[in-house]
Formats: sequence, structure tokens, C-alpha cells
Amino acid sequence: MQTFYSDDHHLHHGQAELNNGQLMPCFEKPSRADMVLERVRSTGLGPVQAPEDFGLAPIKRVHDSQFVDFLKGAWARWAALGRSHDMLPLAWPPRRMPARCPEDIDGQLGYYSFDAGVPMNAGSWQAIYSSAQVALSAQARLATGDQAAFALCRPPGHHAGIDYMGGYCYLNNAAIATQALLDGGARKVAILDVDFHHGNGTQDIFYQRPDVLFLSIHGDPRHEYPCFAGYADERGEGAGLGYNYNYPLAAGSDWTRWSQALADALRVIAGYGADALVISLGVDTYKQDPISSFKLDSPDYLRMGEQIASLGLPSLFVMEGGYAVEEIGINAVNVLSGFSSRR
Ligand code: SP5
Ligand code: ZN
Repeated sequence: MQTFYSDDHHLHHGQAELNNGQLMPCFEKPSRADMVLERVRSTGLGPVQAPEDFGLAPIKRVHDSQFVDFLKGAWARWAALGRSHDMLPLAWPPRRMPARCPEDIDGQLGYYSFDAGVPMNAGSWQAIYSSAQVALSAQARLATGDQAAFALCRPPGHHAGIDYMGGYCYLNNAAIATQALLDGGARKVAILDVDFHHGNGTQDIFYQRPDVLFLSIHGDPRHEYPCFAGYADERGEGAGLGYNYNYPLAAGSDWTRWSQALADALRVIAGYGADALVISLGVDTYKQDPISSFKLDSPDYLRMGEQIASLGLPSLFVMEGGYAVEEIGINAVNVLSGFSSRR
């Protein structure tokens, strides 16, 4: 299986995030992708390639154009104010406050985000942009007939919606790749999100569409981030009604419980008749993940890959979360190895 990867992710290195009321060093850090790359190489999964540049157009197929331009230009505006520390949002519009886009950078940061988990530094945009190009490049392999490809994206993407960032995510790499598959001739694409956190951004982007089936297995939003989406009764809207599936699971869920949800999700995908499958591959379901509460163990990820392979669909794996840095490579590559062993 071909892996796509860009060293540009090193240009993005947030300083701090809020966790349990404390400012702490960011969990989403460069060593995460380095560890996955190292494991891809040491296991001989397949060749590693740098991305091609597809430009902004495929990004703007799923994201609001003004939001993308905001991300691209935000650091220059921040730096022009004499600020050299990380850019972070300050205020968000709650219920009943008119959400008009303000002019000031601080106001716009809140307008285009839903949490404070999105620090940006001088090189962040280049890393964000390259991460999307990694997903687009891997997608192109499927379009030319490969059965699978791995987009080693960093920063991750599944919390980013049409016009907002959040949860360490800026551009929705999996959604951008999915739209590119459709634009390249696929009629229907299924997205299976196995990250511990609900893929609220991906859900937002495709909520009203029947040509993308979205399924997410995640911590119950009554107790877990992103707190405001991921309930089982979110089924899609309008023409998209019936094409959104959420599987919220209790804290402490292990492989026995988790794989029951997976079996149901795979049954739904099989009945949908997709031309391709995109997997939002987070491994923060691991038992030792520092911010999550599921109990999957490393060998479980082999089973996960094998079972995904049983669908027989061309499959694009897009890296999302996973914060137990010592094991992130083992767990992520176990999914890919399990998949490859059955294809
Ligand atoms: C891509 C990805 O995995 N993003 C995750 C962002 C999570 N940010 C918030 C983490 C909060 C951890 N504490 C949650 C306690 C819930 N009661
Ligand atoms: Zn996550």
C-alpha cells in the first residue's frame, strides 16, 4: 500500500491547549506523524511518496471560500499586530447572538472556529495545506485503480466543518479527498470514521447529501468531546436524511463492544453500494490514549483492518487522531497491515 506524507507538518507546532482546566502542551504534536512514518518504513508496508500540488480548488469544493482565505492569511494579520506567539480564538457566538462576521482578527478567529484547540503559528498554513494535498494525492491513487492508499495527514481534519476549525483540525482532509473521488467519477462514497471523537466536521459537510454515507463510532457526546454532536438520532437532513449514522459508545468500551458497532456499520456500508470507502483513521481508541476512554489494544487494530477489508471496496485511509505517541505507529499501521493481509 502506497503512503503519502509531507515533511511540511513539522512547520505546525502548537504550544498549548486547554485540558481539564489547565493550559497544557499540545497533544497534537509533530512526533505523532514521525512515529507513524517510522512504523510504515520499518514494517515495509510499501513505498512513501511526497504529495502532488492540486491547489486550492479541491479544498474549496467542500470548504467555504472565505474560510479558506481566512486560514491562509490569518498569520500575516496576526503578526502585523506585533504578535509572535500562537494565534488562538477568544470568543464564540452562543445562542441568540447574531453571528455576523467581524472585521478584527480576534473576532474572526472565533467566527471561524468552535473551540480553542486550534493554535496556529507562522508555518501552520503550509502544514495545513500540505496535509490536504497528502489526502488528495492518496485519493488520486484510488482514482487510477489502486485498491488502497494511506494519507499520513497531519494536522488531522475530521472536526473541521464547512466554515469552521476546531479540535486540532483546520481543513477536513477526508472530506476533501471524498469530494475529489466524486469529482473524478465515483458515484457514491462511504466514510467510516473510527477516531475516538465524533467526526462532527465531516458530518457537517455531507449532512444534506445522499452521495456520501457518513458513519462514526465514538465516545458518547453526553460525556465526551466534541460535546455537541454525535448522537445516534442525527440521521442527516433533506436529501441526506438516512445517510448519516452515529454510534456513540460508553466510556470503557473494549474491542468486544466496539467491534459490534463496526459490524453494524460495515453492514450498512455494504448495503449502500459505494464505489469507494474513506476511513478517518484515528487510533485514540487505544487503551492508553491520554485524552480518551476506550480500551482497544494493539492487536485489535489488526482485526479492524481485516474487517474493513472484507467489504472489498477501494479504500483510502486518512490519518486523524491518536495521542499515545509511543504506540501510535504500531496501532495505525496494524490497521493497514490487517487490511493488506486480506486483499
Ligand atoms: C483529531 C482529534 O482527535 N481531535 C481531538 C480533539 C480533542 N480536544 C479536547 C480533548 C478534551 C479531553 N478531555 C475530555 C474530557 C471529557 N469529559
Ligand atoms: Zn480523536
